[in-house]
Amino acid sequence: MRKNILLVSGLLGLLTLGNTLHAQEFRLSPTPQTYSVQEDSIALPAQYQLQTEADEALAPASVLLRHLLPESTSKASFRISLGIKGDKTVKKYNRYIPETAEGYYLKIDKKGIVIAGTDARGAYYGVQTLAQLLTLDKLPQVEITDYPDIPYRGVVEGFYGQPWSHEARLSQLDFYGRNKMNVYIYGPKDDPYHSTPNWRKPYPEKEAKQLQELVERAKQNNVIFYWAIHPGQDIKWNDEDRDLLLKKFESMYDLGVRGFAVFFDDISGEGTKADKQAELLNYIDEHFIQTKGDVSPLIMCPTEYNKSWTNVEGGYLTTLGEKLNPDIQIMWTGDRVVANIDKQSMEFINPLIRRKAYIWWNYPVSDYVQDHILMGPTYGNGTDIKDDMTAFVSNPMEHAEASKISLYSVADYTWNLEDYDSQASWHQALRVLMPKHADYLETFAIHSSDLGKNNHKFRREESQNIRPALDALCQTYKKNGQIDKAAFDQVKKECEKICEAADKLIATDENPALTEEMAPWLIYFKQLGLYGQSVLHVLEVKQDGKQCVKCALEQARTQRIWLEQTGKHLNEKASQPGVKCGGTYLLPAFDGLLEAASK
Ligand code: BEU
Repeated sequence: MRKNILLVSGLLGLLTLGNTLHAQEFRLSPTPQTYSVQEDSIALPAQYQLQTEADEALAPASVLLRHLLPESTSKASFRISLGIKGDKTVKKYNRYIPETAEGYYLKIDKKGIVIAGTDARGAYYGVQTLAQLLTLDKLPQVEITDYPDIPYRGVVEGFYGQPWSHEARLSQLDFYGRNKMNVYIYGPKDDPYHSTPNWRKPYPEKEAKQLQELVERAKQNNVIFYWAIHPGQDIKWNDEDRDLLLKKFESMYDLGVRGFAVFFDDISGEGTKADKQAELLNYIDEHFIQTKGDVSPLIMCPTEYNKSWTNVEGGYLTTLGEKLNPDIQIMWTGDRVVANIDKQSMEFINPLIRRKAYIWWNYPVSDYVQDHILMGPTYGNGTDIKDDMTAFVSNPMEHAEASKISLYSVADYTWNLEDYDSQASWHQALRVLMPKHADYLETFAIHSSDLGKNNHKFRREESQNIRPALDALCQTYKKNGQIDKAAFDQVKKECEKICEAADKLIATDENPALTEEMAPWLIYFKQLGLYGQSVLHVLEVKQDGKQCVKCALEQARTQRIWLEQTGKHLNEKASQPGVKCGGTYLLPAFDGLLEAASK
């Protein structure tokens, strides 16, 4: 791997010596595979000439390029050339273009800019990289050879609960395009036309029109739009249901859909039979997917979709592995329903299904912990498994905008596993979502990361920044009633930061969709900060002996009730109602201190 980084610490950066600009730091995301940066950057000339091929497949790339650089003039000597391997415009650069699908070569120097894709999607990704560079004060002179590690990267909207809104989906598709993700699978469990019993019926006009719009937006963003059906709970293994399923697929094809999936997860009864599923799927593959000729390979989610539910002896997955046509993709969530994916989990599943698994990663989905919002860093998956899977798609939260924190990092991880830096990626995601309020967002996110105790036993780090201080303060105070001054000051500052972050985030219009989703948790977060402050006040009052201890205690206890009530009455849901954050370290620490101070 050739890398030439002039500024370290995870930043792809450069020193600009021209004019007065001396340092310009930037980090491209997803992290490119190889790049080099010259010391001096350039200003984009006022006059430039765009040269692109008139190829329909290249349309998303050239539309984007023209949108970024609208002032093209044929007389300018600074040339910006866009093309695909073999095209006249980029012929000179053929040998630099990577072999891997969706790769690109990007060169910026004083003479011009070259974007040469391995294919049309690669060219589009080259333009997306240029788009990131164009946001800098000056254009760095770079040479980038880039390609994805994992062929299919993206999102499966596959959670229970409120499906995403049409607007949210449009925004997601733009986000995937910008971040080089190429898959969106539509499969919200609570869309009645996706699942039992209405999977047999066509969508009503309004929904059909919206789906058509989504397909079009996906195309503009070079994202493959898959539509998934979930028929297993009441499917009859007869010709009538088989034909109804094909008819539904045909109606989705007419709306423009060119990617299809059949989900057999979370069902019981007849529908779970592996040989029947395989028979149906092969039929769909042979009589629909292959005959259309312009449709992506069929995806299926098995009933035994994780190791803990797999009865190897019973042979469900063995049957699928043996019987399913080889081009049908089989989804897999790992060792458990919710699990990180590592080498071992890939080595278990791939031989069993006789193909590389299509990973369905159940994070940041929160449909089993609806009282939590998951805003923390995205980490835990192996960095040595790029050759073991065909795809990695993430199942997000019903909170579409907040999910982008994690999805941004999923895009980063799946593009370049070895260079993935979860902390750097997380910090950047926060900045992308709320550039002006990123520090406040970080304060909220760091305390809204863990899921709490849950059936799937999946946990995340939380409150990492303040844990040492919290531990020190609690330990000394509980042991001898003494206050560790340094720890106390740190915790006090954190409580102030919490209150301020909650105030700023609830009031800003920087990203209204995100504020709207976070609002119930922000309200709780403010109460949590106030509670922390009232507990610390008790400790102070007890120590200096001049103020009324009873009053301080009463105030802290009342604040605790406010917190409890706020948590209970927000976010009313049938399962896991209410809101929680800071529940792993902050709240237990405050409670522990108050209890100790009450003695
Ligand atoms: C996450 O709660 C979650 C888990 C599964 N029960 C479902 N199916 C798969 O993971 C394949 C999924 O729809 C659900 O969101």
